[in-house]
Amino acid sequence: MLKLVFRAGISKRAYSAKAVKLTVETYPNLQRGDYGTLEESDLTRFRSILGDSSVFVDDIEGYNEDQMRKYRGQSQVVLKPKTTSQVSEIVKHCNDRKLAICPQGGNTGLVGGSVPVFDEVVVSLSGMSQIRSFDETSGILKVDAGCILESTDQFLAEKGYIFPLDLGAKGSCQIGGNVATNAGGLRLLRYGSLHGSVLGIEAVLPDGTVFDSMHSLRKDNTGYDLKQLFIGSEGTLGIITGVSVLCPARPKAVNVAFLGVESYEAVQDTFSKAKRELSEILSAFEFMDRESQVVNKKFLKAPHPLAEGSDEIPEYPFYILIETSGSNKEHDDAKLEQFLETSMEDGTILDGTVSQDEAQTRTLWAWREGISEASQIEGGVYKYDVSLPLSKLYDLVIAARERLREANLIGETDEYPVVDPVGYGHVGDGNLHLNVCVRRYTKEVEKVLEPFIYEWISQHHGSISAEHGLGFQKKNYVHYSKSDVEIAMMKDLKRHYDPNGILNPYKYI
Ligand code: FAD
Ligand code: 2HG
Ligand code: ZN
Repeated sequence: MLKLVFRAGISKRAYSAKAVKLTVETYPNLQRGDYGTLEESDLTRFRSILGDSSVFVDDIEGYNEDQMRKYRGQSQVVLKPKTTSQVSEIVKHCNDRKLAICPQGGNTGLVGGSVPVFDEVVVSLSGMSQIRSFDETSGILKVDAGCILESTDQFLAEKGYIFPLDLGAKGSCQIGGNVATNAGGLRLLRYGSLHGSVLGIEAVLPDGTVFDSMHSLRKDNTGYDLKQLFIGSEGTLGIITGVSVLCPARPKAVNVAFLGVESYEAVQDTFSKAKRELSEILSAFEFMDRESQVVNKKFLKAPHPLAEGSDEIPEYPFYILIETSGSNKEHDDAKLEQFLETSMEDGTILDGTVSQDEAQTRTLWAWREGISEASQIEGGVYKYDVSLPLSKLYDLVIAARERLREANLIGETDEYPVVDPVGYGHVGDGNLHLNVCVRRYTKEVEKVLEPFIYEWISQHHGSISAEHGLGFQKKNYVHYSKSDVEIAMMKDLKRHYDPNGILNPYKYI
């Protein structure tokens, strides 16, 4: 088995490296909204609410820049409340003064939603990270929004439970951020979306009111299910301060297989067969193209999972990661073995390796999870996170590659801005990640890709955001996935709850 370092979080960014361009320089047509401007008296008020040590005005570059180093805001202050009532008081003050706010969790978002655009006040939830309660019979967990996903899952592991969401940024992202983005992740196939597992939410509304809906009921048909409004609202309707979530029992037996196949058709065939034959133990089904393996190898500096002692990446055009989880190791092993044997016999699978222990399981997952960060290794990345009918999923990568070639933007030398597009994602959820790896961010590339990609998705009845959200990147493109009536209702809701538009402006809609 290969050896990789397990990297659960995201790499520390080097802020001393080449400065990220200000968002307002990249998009010079942006206009600052009619908001108040931060004054010394505001800082005094914030200090009186939070204490001096939770109000930051120096060394706040990291809160202004996003994970992809694509967007940079100009906030002058970062606030780190420790309680819901502090969040409420801050928001009330900002609303009275019409100061815009950018709520921020772990700042791992991939659509530019988590960083300010102009001088919004950053409200970071990282000071609120207490587990509030856990019921060992029902599996209902109540946490502060700032709890880190990975630490929360480690807490649950000790109790025999698992958090119903897992993703590559688990070491940095926060539960509040996960809920605010309605993150999908690696095991949605097994545990479903947060719209199902979140039972309750506590949030501070734009006028400072505390919306307390921290329920722990699986069934509750008493009126509108208001908590759903906050799941996926990306900080535009309220600041989430607490989450109640139903956690499943942690599977005792977990297997991971990493496979090589000869075509995207073979990926689909393997998926259909896995659903039929692995059925209840299938917990994840991920695919990766060869280009994604190339960037990953460069980034992780480790041998490929199927390399067998060589330094090369085997010549398969597509790779699959299958995870099974259940309660009986012998049963699951036998089922997976038979599935792999028959798939090799009929030629659907050409090559593969299966993890033999927990460390190898993590290593194989690390290889899949690494691609997101690896894609920006040459300088930058344009990310498209889309839902499409399974049969069309990879066609978008081919279409994007062709379009970039026609525009003469792809090449091996530095004069070309684009290195290559890579495709991978959650086949089990019909979710493709198209990452166009670039040496630098340029308007030319962006114009060739957008709105072309969004139009393509709309023509093929997909969604322009499967799981990362709209943020800043997609705010002008919602109409490719939502009708006029749907957009009008969203705008009405926003206007009703946030008439001053202070929460996360310039994003979403
Ligand atoms: P942030 O990035 O800080 O914020 C994201 C958005 O939510 C912003 O609009 C912000 O204003 C808002 N927000 C944050 N906290 C709150 C709060 N408490 N109240 C209200 N609004 C808030 N996403 C997936 O869906 N699936 C994946 O598999 C996946 N993998 C990833 C892998 C990597 C390596 C990286 C870097 C990102 C990945 N993401 C994935 C993106 C993703 O959205 C998240 O990482 C995560 O859900 C964001 O959480 P966060 O705490 O970092 O939020
Ligand atoms: C993943 O599935 C994440 O790895 C990140 O959703 C995808 O970076 C991306 O485009
Ligand atoms: Zn994903």
